[in-house]
Amino acid sequence: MNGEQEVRYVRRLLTLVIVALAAVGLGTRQPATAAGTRQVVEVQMKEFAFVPATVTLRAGAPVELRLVNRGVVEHEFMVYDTKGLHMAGMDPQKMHKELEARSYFRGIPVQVEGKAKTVERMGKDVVMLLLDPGQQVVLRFVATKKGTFEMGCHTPGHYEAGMKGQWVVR
Ligand SMILES: [Cu+2]
Repeated sequence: MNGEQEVRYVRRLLTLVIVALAAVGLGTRQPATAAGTRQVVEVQMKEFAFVPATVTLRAGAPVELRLVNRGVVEHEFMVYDTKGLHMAGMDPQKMHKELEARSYFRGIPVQVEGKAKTVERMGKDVVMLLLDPGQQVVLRFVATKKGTFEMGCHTPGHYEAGMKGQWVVR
């Protein structure tokens, strides 16, 4: 090998080593699953909004959703299908039940970690979480249903004050 060949050989070797290290590094940071990588999302609740107001998830991938009440009063977290629903003029109690029945999480197992004031279920399904100020929980689930749904807080007056958002699963 002459000097020039040697330089080229060393460069090629270095490139291979760098590519191999990058592959190993990616492999450990983002464990691949059948439907892609785990999604970590944080949703904050305050007076009177969800931040961010739109949550976008990939269908079929595991989700780790941290829900934090950064407000000074309690807030609800509900996600539901509004198709064909006419909320105007509906009795609040009746509407709450209706929204629970329409929960995105019907038929989707949700693991709840942390302390919430209330975790309401319909059968085994989580349909509503109520958090006191400062409380936070982590919800783990796989968003299997695609579509656009609504997030809302139905503590009296909050939804009307703008405490709602979009839940989009693609
Ligand atoms: Cu609220």
